[in-house]
Order: sequence, then structure tokens, then C-alpha cells
Amino acid sequence: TTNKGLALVDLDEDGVDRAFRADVLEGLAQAQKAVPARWLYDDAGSQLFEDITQLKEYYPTRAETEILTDRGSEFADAIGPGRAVVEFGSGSSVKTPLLLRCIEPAAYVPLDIAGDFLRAAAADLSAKFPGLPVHPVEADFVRRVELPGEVADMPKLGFFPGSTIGNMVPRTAVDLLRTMRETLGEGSKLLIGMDLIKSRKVLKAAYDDAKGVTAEFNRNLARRINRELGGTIPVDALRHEARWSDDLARIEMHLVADDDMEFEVAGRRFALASGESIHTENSHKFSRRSGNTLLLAGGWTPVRRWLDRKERFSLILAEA
Ligand code: AVI
Repeated sequence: TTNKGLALVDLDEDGVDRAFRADVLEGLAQAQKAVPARWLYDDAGSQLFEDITQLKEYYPTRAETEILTDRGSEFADAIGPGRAVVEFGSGSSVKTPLLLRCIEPAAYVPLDIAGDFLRAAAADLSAKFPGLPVHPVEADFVRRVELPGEVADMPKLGFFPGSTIGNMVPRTAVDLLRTMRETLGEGSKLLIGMDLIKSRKVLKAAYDDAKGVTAEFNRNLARRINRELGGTIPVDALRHEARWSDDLARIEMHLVADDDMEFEVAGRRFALASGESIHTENSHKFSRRSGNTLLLAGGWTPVRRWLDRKERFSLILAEA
């Protein structure tokens, strides 16, 4: 995904993304250095994430696809026809057609901040579903989005697959769920993917694969900082680590320094002592209860839940 040059990105006179620089400089100044996970997804990072979804260790994409493939008639019964499907972060998803083909939607509204990506996804969908009105909206869905007038009177179904909600800390996740409710309105439904708590071994392998694709995805963030913010981070001296926090029920990605190091970013000096890290991502995992509680805190009442055969991943239907 790229969103460079679009109105939603604020570049300075040198073409530097101001929000990226501010997040990185603030995050590197903390005692536990951290960079928000959204910055993992430049062009190279988005491609690496696509590669991750194909790995044998990375089960979430396959498990969620299995649910959408196998349980179509149950989705049709629970959701009903005639809804405008609003997808939050449309991506290049193969999952959307699986949902649309079973529920007889009235319209499809993909929301994404990356305009070029969004239009390609919309065109692709239109070709697959001739006759289905498609209304792409270029927007950052962390804020309330004004939906197109054409779908104003239709009942809505929000679709947020992939367990992307798990990449947010609970406070941010609740804010997003509330914002989604405002965007979709009273009487709406939401179909949301949530990855489940499981054995540490399976989780750690999913985030530290044998081929090292996830390690490269993680290190790509440091490469991006060097390239876009004039950084001198010795990327190859940083080790990828996927840590399971049992207290917080999340996998954390870190870039760990095995030796003391000093580097510059945007003209400022930083240091990592041996063993210290930059925290680059959280991927929260849910139980039935913790998923339900999160939804309720965000203003959504869970009404149904589907799991894959191996019970690794859940899709939850909730009502506003
Ligand atoms: C996009 N998101 C749901 C992925 C996840 O599983 O948390 C991102 C990812 N990070 C490492 N591998 C995949």
C-alpha cells in the first residue's frame, strides 16, 4: 500500500511524512522505545505482510478464510439480505468476495486511506459482482466517516476481518469500535475477526517463521526509518523477537540490539544498550469473554460467533 502524495498525508518541504517523523521521534525517546505498528506498512511492508499470510506457520488468514468459505449459509441467515457492506480497510482482500457472495448485499463501501489501492480493490470487486453498486471512500476510519448518500437509507453491515482490532491496545480498540458505530449508525451490524488465545508454541511460530519473513517485515520498519527520516540504524544488527505476554494476552514484536549501539534519526541521537529493544507491534489474542467484553465496551452486542475447525480464529457478529 502506498499513500504518498495523497491529501491524507501531510508532507513537509522535504517530502517527509510529518506524522511518521513525530511518531518515531517520540517513540524512540521513551524508556521502552516503541514505534506504532501502522508504520510497518509501506510498499515493501505491505508486500511482506502479504507474504506472511502465505506462510505455513501463519494460520489466521487461512483459518478466517475457512470460516467464510464453509459457513456461508449461516452468515446469510444471521445477517440477512439488503445490507450495505462497509469494509474498514479494504486491502487486497480475498475474503470480501467470500462474504458478499453469500449475503446478497445491496451495496459495497470499501474504506481505505490508500486511494490507489482502494480504487484497484473496488474495480476488482465490481468485475466480480456486476450489478452490485460499489462506492469506495478514501478516508481514515479511525475518525467518523461520512458514508455516500446512496447508502444512507440502507441497513449497514460493518466488516473488519483479519483480527486487525488485535493490533490496537484495548483503549484504542474501544475508541475505534465506538467510532465504527457512529459511522454505521443505529441498527447496524458488525462482522469482526478476532484471533484466539492458543498455545505459546503455535503463537510464537506464527510471528517468528522459519523462513524469516516476519523478521524481515519487522526489520523493514528500521529500513524505512533510515530511508525516509535520514536514519543510521544498523538494521542488520537488530534481531527480530516475537514475545508472548501472558498477562496482556498478546504477541509483541521487538527489534532487539545484541550489542550497544548508537544511531541518528532526523538529526537526533539515540542509543540502545545490549538487550534493549524497539517495540514495533502488538497482536492481541482473545478469549470468548475478552472478545465479547471488548465489543460491549465499544457499544456492540455480540450475537453470534463462528470458529474454524481447529478453533484457532473467531468471526463475531455484533449489533449496534
Ligand atoms: C495485520 N495483523 C492482523 C497482523 C497480525 O497478525 O497481528 C500483522 C502481523 N504482524 C506480524 N505478522 C502479522
